[in-house]
Amino acid sequence: MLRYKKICLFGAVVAVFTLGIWGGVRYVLPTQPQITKRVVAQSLHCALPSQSAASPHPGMVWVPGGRFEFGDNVYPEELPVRSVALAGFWMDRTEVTNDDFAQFVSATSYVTVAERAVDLNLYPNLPPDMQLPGAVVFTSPNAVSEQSRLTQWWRYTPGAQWRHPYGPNSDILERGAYPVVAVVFEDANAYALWRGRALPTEAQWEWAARAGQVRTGQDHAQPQAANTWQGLFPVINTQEDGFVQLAPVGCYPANGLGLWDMIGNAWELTADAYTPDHSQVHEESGIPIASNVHRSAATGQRVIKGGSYLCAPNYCARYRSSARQPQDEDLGTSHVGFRTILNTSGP
Ligand SMILES: [Ca+2]
Repeated sequence: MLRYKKICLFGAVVAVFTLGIWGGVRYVLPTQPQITKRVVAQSLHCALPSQSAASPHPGMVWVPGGRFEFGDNVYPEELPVRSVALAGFWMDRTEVTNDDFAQFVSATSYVTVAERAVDLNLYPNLPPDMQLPGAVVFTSPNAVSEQSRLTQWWRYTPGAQWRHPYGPNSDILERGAYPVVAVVFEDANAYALWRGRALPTEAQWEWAARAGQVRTGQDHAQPQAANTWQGLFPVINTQEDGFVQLAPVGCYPANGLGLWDMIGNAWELTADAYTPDHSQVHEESGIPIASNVHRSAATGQRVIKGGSYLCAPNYCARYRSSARQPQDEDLGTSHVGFRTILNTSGP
């Protein structure tokens, strides 16, 4: 039942964000392929520069500490803007990739939540398809009506998991450099612990994405150099950025700290439990004040940051450093991944 409720909640949350955007308009388009092909723009260079072997933490970059304006005013959940001070930390320069995650699974035989059998004693009233292991997958519809009915483009898909991110007929062959998705908070934490690291807090993530920009509100425009959605979501994707779905990490220029894809590509899980806004955060850390909120299952949802390849101006304009959204802790989706941090001294 909990799992079923979570699916409903997932829909409800996104529905709230959607209301007022569609206005009852119906779009009908020619048939589109269910699994859309990847188109690489000529100008993209999807290869990361090598890092010095002398780096104390290969694959990570140092994020200097600082005080900044945490939050924004585009959506209510970004308010109020708070002044937050953070110590420096190391951060993965890219989202965790399928190759990275495969190393973890190979070393530990870890089984992700989306692969595990559903406990029907805990969830006795699930619809038949949701009694099977899986994750939620986005599929672009040919037509959309009743804008609040998100099942037109989001479907719980048995067999979807990190090795099959768009469903059982998809795979990650030759996609080792793509961000791992269909993983949940528990999976991301397990990976981070295996690496001796942690997930970033929301404030750490936001500060890193700012790359030293103290003032908020400087990044409201849809970025040109990131994997987002150009066109009318969810039916028309003009793929001007080169990708309809996920892109390999590192295709677009890094930010000023050397962090790739902080905005767009895959949403990124953080350590913080989701709260409706920033009214109850610690001034020095940005962490929710209630001690039972941070790093707990108190709400069942975690904050995700950065937006994804599905963020468009007409829907979910969350391709911004301060944007935030809740993600159910036990529900994998085809557009949520993560990266890790290391709280230790700098270079
Ligand atoms: Ca795109």
